[in-house]
Amino acid sequence: MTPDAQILRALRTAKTGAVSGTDLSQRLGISRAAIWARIEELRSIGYDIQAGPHLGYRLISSPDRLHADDLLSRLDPPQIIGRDIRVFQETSSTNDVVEKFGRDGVKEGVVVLAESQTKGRGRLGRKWVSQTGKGLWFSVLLRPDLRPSAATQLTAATAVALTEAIRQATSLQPDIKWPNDLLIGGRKIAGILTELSAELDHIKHLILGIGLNVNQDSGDFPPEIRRTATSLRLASGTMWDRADIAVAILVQLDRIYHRIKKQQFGAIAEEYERQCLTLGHRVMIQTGSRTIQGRAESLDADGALLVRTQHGRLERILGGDVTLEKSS
Ligand code: BT5
Repeated sequence: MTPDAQILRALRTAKTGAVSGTDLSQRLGISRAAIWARIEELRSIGYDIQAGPHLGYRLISSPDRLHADDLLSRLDPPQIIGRDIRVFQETSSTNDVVEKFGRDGVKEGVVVLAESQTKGRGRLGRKWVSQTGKGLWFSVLLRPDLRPSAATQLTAATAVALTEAIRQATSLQPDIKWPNDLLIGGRKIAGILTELSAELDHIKHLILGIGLNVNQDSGDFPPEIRRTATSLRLASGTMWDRADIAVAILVQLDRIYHRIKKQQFGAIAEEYERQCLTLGHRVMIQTGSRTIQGRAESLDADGALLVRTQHGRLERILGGDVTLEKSS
């Protein structure tokens, strides 16, 4: 952990609310003057830290700005996801940054967040609206020991982890719409973009891109999604600390990835099925140039959707756009 992360963790966990310069200097093994310099640096980026000769240092408030050291300081050491965190003020797409890390051989688990994306994207080249400072736009690099056809497991697991993190952090209960949307009150609050670099039988690396709307007001959304999108703020009437939400998500993602590695996807699929709006309903799915109609039954062992068509055949579908049909 960096000195700044250690200082922030010490300030956040201080029992009396304050920590003395001497205490910090001993814990970090650097001089009190060096501690002071770090505190000044944190203040310059918006941390309100009070200092007094007898009080020690006290964290009063944090800026509404993502900071890698701060996120690291709030996480217990993760097993994989979140052990390395990078924050960019602006990128084209966090998936692009992580794709490059993947090619460069960076270890799995690195998380890249951006305050804004100039070319945030959804599936099939669709645009993802990523307003500066209003949401969480981030990507995770993974190197799962899976066949490419099982990559859908990770999209499904991510949806479950996101739902759980949002529920824990805000008490809101999102629904999952297969394969990659989270909805609240029928409006989209988050999307997942899973991208792969693979050989025929093996995934080289996989990128999980996650976009979650947090503090947007309805006027913040462009007209084309104003009626279909929502944010945690719109759904709850409260502004949220994005770092708190990010930490809750990273904890859940790390946990669920561990379960995937232990081949526990079956249990994850059951959780997914409980929260999924699509399952048990009559659906129309557009996948490439095909349209499939039928009843969405369950997820299979790879995370693909099993749809019973009107002719009684079970179709296995890896991706597509779903419309729920009214007759269900
Ligand atoms: C998705 O695609 O939902 C995947 C979105 C993934 C975004 C993250 S942000 C971090 C990482 N970096 C990236 O560049 N991407 C990932 P899809 O199912 O294709 O949905 C795209 C559609 O959602 C668009 O065509 C719009 O209709 C709608 N949309 C766009 N931005 C939205 C937003 N902020 N909130 C709600 N809906 C949105």
